[in-house]
Amino acid sequence: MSGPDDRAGDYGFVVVASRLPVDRVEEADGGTSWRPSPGGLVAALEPVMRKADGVWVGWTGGAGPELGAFEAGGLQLFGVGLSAEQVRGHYEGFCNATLWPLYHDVIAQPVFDRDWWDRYQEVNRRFARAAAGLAAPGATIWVHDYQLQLVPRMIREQRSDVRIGFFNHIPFPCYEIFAQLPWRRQVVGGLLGADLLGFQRRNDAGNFLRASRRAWGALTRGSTVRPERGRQVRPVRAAAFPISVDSAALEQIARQQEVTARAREIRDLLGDPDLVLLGIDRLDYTKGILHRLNAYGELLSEGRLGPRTVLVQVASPSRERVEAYRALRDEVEVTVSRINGEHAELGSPPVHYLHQTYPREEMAALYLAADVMLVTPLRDGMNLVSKEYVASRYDENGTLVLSEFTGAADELGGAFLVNPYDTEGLKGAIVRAATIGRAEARRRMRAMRRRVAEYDVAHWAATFLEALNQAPTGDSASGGAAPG
Ligand code: GDG
Repeated sequence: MSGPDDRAGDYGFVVVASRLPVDRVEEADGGTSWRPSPGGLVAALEPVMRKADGVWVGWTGGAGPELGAFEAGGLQLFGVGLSAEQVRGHYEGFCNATLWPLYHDVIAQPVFDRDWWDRYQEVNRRFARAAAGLAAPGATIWVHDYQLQLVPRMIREQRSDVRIGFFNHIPFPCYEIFAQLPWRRQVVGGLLGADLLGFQRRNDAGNFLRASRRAWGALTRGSTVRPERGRQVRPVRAAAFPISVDSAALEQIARQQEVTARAREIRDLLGDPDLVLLGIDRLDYTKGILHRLNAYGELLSEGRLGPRTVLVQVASPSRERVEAYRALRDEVEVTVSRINGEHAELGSPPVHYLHQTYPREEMAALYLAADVMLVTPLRDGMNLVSKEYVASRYDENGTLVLSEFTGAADELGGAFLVNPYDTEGLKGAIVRAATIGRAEARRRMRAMRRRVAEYDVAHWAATFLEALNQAPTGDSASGGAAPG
């Protein structure tokens, strides 16, 4: 094991995430530049990064050579390079076709492929090596998500002086499902290299604690895991830190005159309907888009929503090289066509389906234009769309139908909670959300807005980093404090 002196870099805070928070822009002269991609995570971590000399280690999203350190939009970045084979095996394979379905309760069948596992280890090693080389003595390293679960231990093996936090953005499944993973022991061991493990819900943390007992043989007490017995051991804490959105920024966008005007225009373009239902999701089988469409189709057949109703469904393109996603797209599009075929009148289809990606302003205008937002995942770590909708509704109008299988359901008590598998229950909730009195709708929206305003993404990051700061580290003598 090498000590801090021969491996240490200059950065006091290192974020390690699968993706860099920038998009590649092709310039007219043939060159490329990088534009910061706005998102909640960057917004929350940017101030911390500035204060603590931070660097963000990530991948650009395509096959290519290592970019190394560079700067974009005032952020210090380090681009890890992946070969085409690693993109296929690590990202498209092990991340999107093994871990993603497994961690979402096997809604789709996970594929267990030994070559993909080799690529997963290789890529994790690359990220770990980059992070270990950039961190200053006693630095804080925050690793993100299921793509990088082996990184905490790999960093720990190179650097015993740093503080390591890990946050899992997606659910952690119950042990009976997790146990299917042929490499379950290595994954749990990888995570246990961290000092603090953050999950979206208490249940996810509980599932991990159980996995660490069963797959690793660790001892646990409350939220603390003792990964090694008998020796001077480093405790690991596993707890819930529900992520959120940048509420104030979202409200500010929604309040812009052009955005509010665009919301009115959207309703006009839709033919000035009495009722606008809205769904916005990445086109992913976890999001329950088909369950929602089928419930809506039945409500139209039964005439329970009134003739002047439309559903706008944005399904932004996602993981299009993975087979299950191609199949889902076909199924969604056939279902939309069937509903429109059966119920449309000339010039007024009941479903407006948009397989596109929109700028934030257009998203905000859509949120404002809706009467009822439909968020019906079969399983979702948190679901930021539901919180973005609430944060954008400064007018305090609009209702939310929300699946109980999302992390957001723990916090958004003002929503109409549903089990998306229960078609009758889902239909009933949509009708209630659409017909509830204005005063009651406002009361619910206000309560949700209070929650999302107070527990925003900055609060999430600060709470996690504070807990990480309090975690006893492996080498507390030289371990510095986590940035606040
Ligand atoms: C994972 C977990 C957890 C979507 N279409 C457009 C667009 N989006 C943005 C939304 C939202 C984000 O993408 C989606 O976030 P979600 O949380 O809803 O879902 P996942 O992508 O599955 O995220 C999830 C999250 O990580 C954070 O921890 O909540 O459970 O699965 O921000 O607004 N944004 C723009 N145009 C689009 O067309 N600009």
